This record gives sequence, C-alpha cells and structure tokens, in this order.
Amino acid sequence: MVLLGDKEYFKGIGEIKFEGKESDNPLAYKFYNPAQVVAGKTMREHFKFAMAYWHTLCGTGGDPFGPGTKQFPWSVASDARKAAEDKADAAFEFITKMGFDYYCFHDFDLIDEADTLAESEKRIHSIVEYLKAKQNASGVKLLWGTSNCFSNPRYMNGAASNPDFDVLARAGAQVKIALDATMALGGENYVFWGGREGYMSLLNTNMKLEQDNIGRFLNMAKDYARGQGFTGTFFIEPKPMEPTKHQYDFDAATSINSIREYGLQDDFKLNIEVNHATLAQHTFQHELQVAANAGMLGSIDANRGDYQNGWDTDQFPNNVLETTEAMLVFLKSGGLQGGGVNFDAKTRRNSTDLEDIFLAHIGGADTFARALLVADAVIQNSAYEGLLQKRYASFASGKGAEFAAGKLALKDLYDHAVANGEPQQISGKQEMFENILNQYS
Ligand code: XLS
Ligand code: NI
Ligand code: NI
Repeated sequence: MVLLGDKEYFKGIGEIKFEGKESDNPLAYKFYNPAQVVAGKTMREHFKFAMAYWHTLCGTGGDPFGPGTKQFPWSVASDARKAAEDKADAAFEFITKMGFDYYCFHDFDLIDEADTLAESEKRIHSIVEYLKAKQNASGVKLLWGTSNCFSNPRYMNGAASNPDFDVLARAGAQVKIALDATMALGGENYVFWGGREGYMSLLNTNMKLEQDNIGRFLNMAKDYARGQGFTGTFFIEPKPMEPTKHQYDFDAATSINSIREYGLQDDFKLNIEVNHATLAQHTFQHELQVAANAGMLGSIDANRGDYQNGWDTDQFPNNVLETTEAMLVFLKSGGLQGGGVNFDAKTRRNSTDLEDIFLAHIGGADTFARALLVADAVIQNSAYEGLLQKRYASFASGKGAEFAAGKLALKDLYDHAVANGEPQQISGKQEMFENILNQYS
C-alpha cells in the first residue's frame, strides 16, 4: 500500500478520542483524558506526550539477525528532500491524530545525512523550514531536539570523548547545527545522550581526559545556545551501557555528579528513561527520585525493558503498578521541569500494521494516565501518606527534630542513646504499602 502523492498515510484512522474504560474501541483512549484535571493540572499539561521521530518513522524493525520488516509508505522516495517531506507529513498526521502536542528528533531522523558537512547542514536547514510550516499549521511543538553523534562510523571511538580532536570538533559542528535547528523550531529543550561517550577497554582509554573533554564540550554547547538566546533546558539522558560497555552517564546519580563537576547545574537537568534505569539495575522510580532530590527531574523517555533479558528493548509502557510507583514520585516532586513524556519506544519487529503504531502509543498514554489517577487517589484518599509520615515521626519532635535542624553533636547522640537504651524494633510495613497500591489500582 504505497500512497505516493496521497497525503493521508494512516487511512481509516481518525482522531483518537477518550472513550473511557468501558469502551471496546481499540483506537480510543480508556484512561488518557487530556482535559481531565488531576492534582491541579490537566493530564495534557502533566504529561506533554511526545512522539519520537526515530522509532515511529525511521525504525523498520531490523535487528542483528535480520533486516527491517516494516514497509513505511513515507519511505519510498529516493530524493532525500522528498523523502524527508513525506516523513514529516506522516509525523504530523500521526501526532495530530493521537492528540499529542509534541515531538522529539535527532538531526538525521529528519533528513538523511549527506556526504559532506556543508551539504548536511543545507539539508537540515531546508527541512527545518518545512517543519516550521507544519508546526504553525498544526500547533504541534518541539519538546526537544538532539544530535545523533553515535551512528556514523566516524564516532566509533566516541564524539566528545573521542581520543582524536578532529572527531570531537566534527561532533561540535554537528551539535551546533542541531542546536540551530532546535532553536529555529522553538524547541523547548535540548538533549545529550552519550551513546558512545564511554569506553570498551580501560587499556586504551584515558578516562580522566575523556570526561574532562565532555565537560568542556557541554559547556561550549551551552554557551553557544545561550548566546543565541536559547532559554530552554539542557538534559543529560543517563544510560549505563549499550552501545559502549561503560557509558560515562551511567545513571542519575553519576550524571548529577558530572553536571555539578562541570559547573552545569544551572542549565542542565536529567531526562530519565525507564529502560535505561532498569539496565543500570535500578527501578524507574528510583531514578526519578534521585533526579527530583537534586531538583533535576526534567523529562521522561517512556518505554519499558524485558525482565528476561538485559537489552534496551524499548517496548511501550504497559505495567500500571510499576508506573504508579513512578507517578507517586512524579506527583510528590511537582512533575517535570521543562520536559514531558516522550515515547522513546518501538513496536515489535513482527508488529507490522501501521495501526500497531497507534495501538502502542494509545497503550503507553493510557498506562501513564491510569497510573497518575491511581497515584493521585493513593495520595489523596488512602492511609499511604500518613503511614509514610509516621515512619519518620521521630524526626518531627524532641531530639529527632533538633537533630534534623542540625542542632546536635555526636556527643548528644551518645547521651540520647545512653538514656534510652536499646531501640524498639519497628516494622517497615512494606507489604502494607504494597497492598494500598493494589487496592487503589
Ligand atoms: C538510546 C536513547 C536515545 C536517546 C536520544 O538508548 O534512548 O534514543 O533518547 O538520543
Ligand atoms: Ni531515550
Ligand atoms: Ni534508550
């Protein structure tokens, strides 16, 4: 089914509407009701759902054992500019039919990279003009842009962490062009995911120099964009491994340390991805909480991994209980600072119908919406908050409160312990907390 010249790619699929949980229509939202107010904000404002250009329009399902399986009707033109326009048409048709307000891209998701830097820059500029018109016509906005400094073989030894200055400078040029494109499109944020910023073997690696170079590189990118008037937030997206064995931005805590070490804490926050958290042997909610504690919970890449293997499988979210634990952190920390929820997720290799892309995003949005509703009900109506407070009540009065206010010395702890004897055993009540989540979901 090739629709050359025909601008509707997703035929037979209209606007996806909220129909509620009783609806049997697979192409309707059961829980995501954009206008519904939860904890003082509409769902639409809470989430700022975004489509990821790379998975949704570029990824045809190839894996190490076989080629792509999906024939996208927008990927048939041989001319780069025409192919990019078709892809943009499909992108905006999809985003608007989903009722989403945002999208995210890597530079060369938009249009194929050319043989030279100059020609690549020209191509990006020309497609940016086209996208600008599409944004204006639809009201769809750019949540964040980024540059792909990991696919091209020139980056096999890294981009900003490359041992060769020429490659580092080449990456700098690419980031400048991607920043220009992001700013021209009114992008609200800019992401750095260091796919090849890491190493495979310490034997051939000067880790200190590589990390210092990344710090200098990020500062230069930030200074350039600020100099051009960019007021958005920069996000680091942590991931422990894949493609490199040791990625420098391993997890939220590691990345926050780097951000502070490089002096970037006023401009940078984190973009937390579910499957990256689990690859780092953390939970998603743990990573959100670490980011929130540092005031750096910026944005979310929504997906999920697979518990039976250790890859970045980028499946769509569908686990309500787990997402509810994440939404508890989300609500209690006041939501995302500047970012939104980007579906960095792909349909399976054998999900080959165009309709599957809609079903997947509907499922992802419904999972987040349902989890938000449950988390809100738990906070508002259940014993949860009270139980949590009670667990730490010893710091709210007496000596505990004095300690929390920084008024005690070690000798005071000694005196308190001597006076009070062996502390009572107090249960952590984990099962009771878990039962509350189950009860409200
Ligand atoms: C890969 C990352 C990537 C970033 C953007 O694992 O998730 O898709 O989000 O470069
Ligand atoms: Ni991501
Ligand atoms: Ni990822």
